[in-house]
Amino acid sequence: MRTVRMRMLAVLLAAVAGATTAAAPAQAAPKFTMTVLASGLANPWEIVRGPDAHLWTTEKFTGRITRVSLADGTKKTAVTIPDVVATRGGPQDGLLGMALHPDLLRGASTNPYVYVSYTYDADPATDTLLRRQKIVRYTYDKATELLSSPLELISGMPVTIDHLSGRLVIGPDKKIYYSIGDGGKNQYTLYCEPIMAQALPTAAQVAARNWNTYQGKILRLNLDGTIPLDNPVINGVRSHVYTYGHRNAQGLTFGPTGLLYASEQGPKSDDELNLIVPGGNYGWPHVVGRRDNLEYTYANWSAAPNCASLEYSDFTIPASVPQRTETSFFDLRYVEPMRSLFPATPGQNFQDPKCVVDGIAIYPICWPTIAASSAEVYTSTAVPGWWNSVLIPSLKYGTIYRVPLGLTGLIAGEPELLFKTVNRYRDTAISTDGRTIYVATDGTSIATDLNGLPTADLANPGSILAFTLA
Ligand SMILES: [Ca+2]
Ligand SMILES: [Ca+2]
Ligand SMILES: [Ca+2]
Repeated sequence: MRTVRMRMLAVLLAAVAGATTAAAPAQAAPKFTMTVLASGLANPWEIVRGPDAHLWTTEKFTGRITRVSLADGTKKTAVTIPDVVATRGGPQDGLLGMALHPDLLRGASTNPYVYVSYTYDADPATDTLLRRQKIVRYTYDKATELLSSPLELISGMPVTIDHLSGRLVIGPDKKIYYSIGDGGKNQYTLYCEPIMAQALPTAAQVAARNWNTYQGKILRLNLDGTIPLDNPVINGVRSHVYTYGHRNAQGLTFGPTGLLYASEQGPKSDDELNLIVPGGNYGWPHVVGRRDNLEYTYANWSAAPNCASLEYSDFTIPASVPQRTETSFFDLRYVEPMRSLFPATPGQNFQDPKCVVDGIAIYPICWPTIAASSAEVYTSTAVPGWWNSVLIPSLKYGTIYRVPLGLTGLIAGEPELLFKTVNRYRDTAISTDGRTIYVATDGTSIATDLNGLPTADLANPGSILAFTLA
């Protein structure tokens, strides 16, 4: 018997050796089946698996925190936050990131806390709206299954209607990590406002609790909102700022050995997967993807003396708008991305006619960016070969990109595309046994159909899909 097996193995090895390409021994691709766990959610933005067999969900538009039963998809509202400001449709303000205290519902927990971030109106006048962002701690009552007693940890963080980022995680060091985007400045309707991603707080601003420079940053906070004493000192100042030079880092996730990763949306190309190191400068708006001058120059519209009289264009830069190449930027703190998802090709056509539908140009759908909306490291061994991979959902393509990180926690292979549907994928959560990947979908806006063309006809709007290993 043993000899027969050995002979068969020898035949197989000979067949492999005789193949024309030296492929690695192929592992059969794991098969998944899709079911809909829940629908009828108002743009679920964060889904996080609780220790109570529920997915805890923030609903961006309604201010609801909803618990969705993993057993049958039943929804229970834990709280409706009254002062959430959220614009329907494409704008990015609203109820965003959420993290559960690691002790929540575990043993005799004295920390029954849930941390959320949302947009509110900082102007007391009723006829004007001043968007700001805050992080609030709620207390969970296991008996009533309700959240109450909101405690503001930090408020007055600068935001607009665009590029809020807003991902919130608690690290293994029990600190809050929080991403704030650049506010979508220097483009579209905000094209005359300067990007603040490279601006750093002064000591006087920190003392005055003035967080105006916090756009385009990843922050690190104590669980009470104060500045950790071991935060990096950048330009002589310690603040909440952990890293800077970010555009729209909607994904933040820790790996199994404590490394912190962020996914980040690029402008037309080069969404990034970054390894986050304290005090790092991730380059925006001077560099997107690698520092290679490939189909990107920083056009600073906000610095044009006649900015207000210019008409913003994604494709044509007027002579009065200062421009800088990527390689003219140099900073000792600069950190290159681990991976670009995906770079432009030289001479890339950013006005692909296939993305003009019924006379309406929806060019961004045809750009190389995937619109990375989150990031989560898969740490189970249930799916063969997936341990220490980062799962990155795509808004544009209704796909999860799995990027293998391997033993070192660095890039260990090409991205794999998973779970394509005609939806916008917003966030993920993973079951305790590692066999199911839950994916939250947006309620509205543009995705791609099965031919890669723009469509607003979403298959499962406002839902949580479950992809389970067959
Ligand atoms: Ca999540
Ligand atoms: Ca970068
Ligand atoms: Ca580049």
